[in-house]
Amino acid sequence: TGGLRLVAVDLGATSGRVMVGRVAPGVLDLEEVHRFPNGAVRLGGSLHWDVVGLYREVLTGLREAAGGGPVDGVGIDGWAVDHGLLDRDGALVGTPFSHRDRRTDGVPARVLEVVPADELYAVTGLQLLDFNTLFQLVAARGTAALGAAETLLLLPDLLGHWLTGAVGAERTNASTTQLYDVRTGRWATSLLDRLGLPAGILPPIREPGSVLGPVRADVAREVGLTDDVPVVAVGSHDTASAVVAVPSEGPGTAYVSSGTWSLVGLELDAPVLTEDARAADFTNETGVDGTVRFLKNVMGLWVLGECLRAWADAGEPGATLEAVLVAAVDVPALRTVVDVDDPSLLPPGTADDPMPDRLRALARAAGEPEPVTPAEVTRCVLDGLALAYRRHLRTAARLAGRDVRTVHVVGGGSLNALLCRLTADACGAPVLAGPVEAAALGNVLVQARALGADLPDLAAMRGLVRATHRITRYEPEGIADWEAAEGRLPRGG
Ligand code: LRH
Repeated sequence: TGGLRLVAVDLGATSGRVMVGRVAPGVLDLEEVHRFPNGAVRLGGSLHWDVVGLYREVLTGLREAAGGGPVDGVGIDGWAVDHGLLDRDGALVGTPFSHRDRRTDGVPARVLEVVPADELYAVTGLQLLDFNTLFQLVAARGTAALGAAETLLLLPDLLGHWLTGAVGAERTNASTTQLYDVRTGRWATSLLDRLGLPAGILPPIREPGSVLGPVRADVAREVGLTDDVPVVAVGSHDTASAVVAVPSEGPGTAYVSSGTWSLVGLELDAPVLTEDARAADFTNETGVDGTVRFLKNVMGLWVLGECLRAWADAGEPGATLEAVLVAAVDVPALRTVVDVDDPSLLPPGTADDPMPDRLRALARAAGEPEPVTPAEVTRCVLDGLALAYRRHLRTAARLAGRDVRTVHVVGGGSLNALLCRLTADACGAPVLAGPVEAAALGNVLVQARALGADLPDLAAMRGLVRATHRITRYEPEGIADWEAAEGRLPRGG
């Protein structure tokens, strides 16, 4: 009936999915055709991604999608900063690292000795996270793999390359690397030169909504796609795609894109590169249609996921996600206040250093009561996340000179009713939760526009999301004194 049938590949650091989206006037729906677990693999003492395995999962998803009917387009989004290197034959050199690998520990400090923090921020406008691609490349200086590298491809671009042969760097994801000049929209080549990094490995930047090319004939045959199905560059940074599908009705709204990470911030027209923004360590990532994602990266539901993994490994009875969320409701609010952004929570838990122990260690160090039971640990994490959202949204609003009247929560965390209630309470503003598959929806919407759908701008795309998806509203309830809790944080908020 004149609609489009589009495949969205959405790669999360803990799970990936392939969805079929249908777009027509007044219609936007998604069907999941393939979902698979994902996680970094410890290999030779380092943390790596199994990218060939991810490619196989993409093929499986495409085969499922093709089996259900004709496909009009394919788009890929995924987590940021991580990348593969290709040699001059186009072969992968080395095994792509996970951003949770520890080889970048201490690297930012070394970089800042060469490029002072204010200068780096003026060019790139990014939060200083150890894992930014810049720091990963500095850690790789002198390695044989980097020496042999002719081309760097961010992971969604790498998978797109394997599907089509095309080489490029989609803009929204390029903007997360800290190799990108947020003022000019080009690669920050002089920054790379100063740090002794090979700027020549960075491919041309392409726009979200541009077409990479058709799926290669051999690949199409392998998965049962017809000839000439275009692969469309979407907002290939998952957070950029998720923000496209935030069903906001205009200014006065903030968002939390809540998955493995939580990305907490505002959509702006221009970057905020002030000294205050730098001191607050806020990010200015590029969004679809030239918008700026002014946000803070928060450790997110990763921490709870790692606790659940530890409890399962320890044979803790009944510590499933559903059960701990129910039990956590009855734990007194803000019993234990910890900083969920503490760097000790970044690496995957291990048998002798599981995530719940790390939270207990943080509590001890801060003179807070240790969370003992899974319910107490869960509540500690969720309170900590809500507190982080509160602090960062207030800071974002102040730095950008904006009012925040409502907070949209999208992604997996939008299904977590306790977290949504706590977020509304902590932020003192209603939370509008959903859609859960925001990244896949944003992926589909940008593809649809590229292939001719009448969705002229973000407002039209968001209007379609509002018209087709149920949003749950949570009001602040006065559950706890969040302001007092900020004073209990080690850095005093
Ligand atoms: C979320 C995300 C986030 C990045 C992180 C590496 O999936 O893309 O925006 O900061 O992964």
